[in-house]
Amino acid sequence: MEKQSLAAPPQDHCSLADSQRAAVLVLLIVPSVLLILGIYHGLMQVLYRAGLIHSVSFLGLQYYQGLTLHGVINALVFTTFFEVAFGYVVVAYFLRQRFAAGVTWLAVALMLSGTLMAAFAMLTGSASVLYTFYPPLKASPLFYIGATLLVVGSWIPYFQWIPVYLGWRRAHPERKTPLGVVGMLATFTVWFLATLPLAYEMIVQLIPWSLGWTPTVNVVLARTLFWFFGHPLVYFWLLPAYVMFYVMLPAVVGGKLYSDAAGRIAFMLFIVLSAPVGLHHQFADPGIASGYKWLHGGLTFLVALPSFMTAFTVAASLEYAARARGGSGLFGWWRSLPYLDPDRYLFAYFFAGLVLFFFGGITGIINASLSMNNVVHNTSWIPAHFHTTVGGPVFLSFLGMTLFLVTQLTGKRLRLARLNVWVPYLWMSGLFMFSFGLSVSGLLGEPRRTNLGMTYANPSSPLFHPAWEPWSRLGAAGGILMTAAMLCFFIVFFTTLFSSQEREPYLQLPEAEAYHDEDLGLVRNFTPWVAAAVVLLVVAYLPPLYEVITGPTQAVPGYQPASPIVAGP
Ligand code: HAS
Repeated sequence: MEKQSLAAPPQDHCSLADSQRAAVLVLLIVPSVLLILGIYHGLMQVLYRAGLIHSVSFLGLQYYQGLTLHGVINALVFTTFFEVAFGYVVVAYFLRQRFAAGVTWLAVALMLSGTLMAAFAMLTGSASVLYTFYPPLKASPLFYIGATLLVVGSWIPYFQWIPVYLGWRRAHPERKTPLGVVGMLATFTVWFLATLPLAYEMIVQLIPWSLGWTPTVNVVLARTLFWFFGHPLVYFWLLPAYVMFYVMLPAVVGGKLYSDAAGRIAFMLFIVLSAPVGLHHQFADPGIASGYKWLHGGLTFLVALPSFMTAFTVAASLEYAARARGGSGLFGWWRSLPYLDPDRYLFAYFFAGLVLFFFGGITGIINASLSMNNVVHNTSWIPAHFHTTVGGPVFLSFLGMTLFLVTQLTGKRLRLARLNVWVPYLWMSGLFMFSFGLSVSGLLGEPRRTNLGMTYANPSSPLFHPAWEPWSRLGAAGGILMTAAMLCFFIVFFTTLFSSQEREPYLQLPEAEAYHDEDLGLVRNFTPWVAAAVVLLVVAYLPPLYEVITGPTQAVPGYQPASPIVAGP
């Protein structure tokens, strides 16, 4: 009875089957709720680091326990859940296809159970090994098995989408695959290739070791396998944001995508170049010859190219839209964009992310230089860099899109729209303060992943380092502002979620027309790009892995996170 009074969806909408829609909503809502814990521990980090807490723990949770929760929830759980949900939505919408919901639910069940296992291990203090799982820090098997289930669960959708995509191509040989679908398939191709070395690290090294079946672990091998996974991981995070920037952003501002081919080339280049660069995280590691580090450093400069292309294409698309809205002048057109339009809040989330990424890109290129990396490696410069990347375009576009999809798929109206449109700018301002503070203190030598409040930021410690203090305090002020932004986000999110339904649930994604709609044969097919990626991976990783396995590095027993004492076999 009540349902009949709901407003009808727009004409060109698409609807998901109820069971599929419910699965997507679970994938969006569960990690958004978990974010409360992730964000809380971000706040705790800045307070410890600024010397506002001088203790190993706060409210019963230890520093490294909190840091692990912060990284794992925000960077691994929230992103993976969102991307699976977004992938389903994009493939279903642009190809107008349906999926077997039972298979989707299997993926959801694996991801959820894995997350719960890992969360239990982290919350009970038996997995304070950070989001990089760095051995010889040792976690309970629950943590590693949980993380493995999360990853395996996230593979299932990819194998559900591939046959759907191939079927669509057979049925529409004359049409180009929609750019959003190309982007999401590229995202999960990068993810699948990246997670194979991680699977090896988990199944062959960490799980048997944590179960006590093997007494020691080869740390250099584990780190090399982790970063074989860890750098493509960052592009797994970034590419869905690029899907939004290429496909949706121009439509949200009422313009056109400047070049369709630029988007396709960028996605294909990421498939090839995302992974063979992981050694740039290990420039300072022993046991790996410097020639391979140079190779990975050089390839890192190449993987920045598709992002440069994206910067120019997105800027040109924004200029086109701004001029269509009446903007003029060499730079004056920037004034004509809808920065504070509550109805186009996606623009605010995307734009604030892009501005942050401008700086994330510059600092990334600094990191990639082998010599400059010596100055910044393992300092607070690194979290300053990655918060302007994963905490910028990735986090903000995922947050905005979560709101957008939750309102469409529940049939609810976005509440507190005026507050909502300020959230990304508040976050951006806080993040700028945070990153500026941490960048400067990093250049002054302040270490990352350190409870500074115990020593360097504690005036009563003989190790007190006053030169870092103002910058850590600036970082903390930024972190507090970011927390305030998230508080506003949660208010908007939960007020919307608990409001009553006003229309039929539906799906209608913004999709921009292309200004230059080129049709390049080169980017029609994934196969040559995936083949090139595999060849490059073999060239870039086989020799260093051989060296690590056969070289003089010794396997070691586990260590407790809070002490340098060997935990025993
Ligand atoms: Fe990075 C470390 C190099 C991109 C994330 N990176 C990290 C870590 C994370 C991370 C999490 O070479 C720490 C890992 C750990 O825990 O140890 N990174 C790069 C390079 C790029 C790069 C060269 N990183 C990312 C992205 C990330 C991410 C993307 C997440 C999503 N990174 C490194 C290196 C390290 C590293 C070393 C190891 C450091 C060490 O020693 O440990 C490039 O891909 C960046 C290319 C980006 C651009 C920018 C394009 C700009 C755009 C915005 C345009 C804006 C517009 C709007 C149009 C070329 C698209 C208008 C704007 C106005 C300002 C008006």
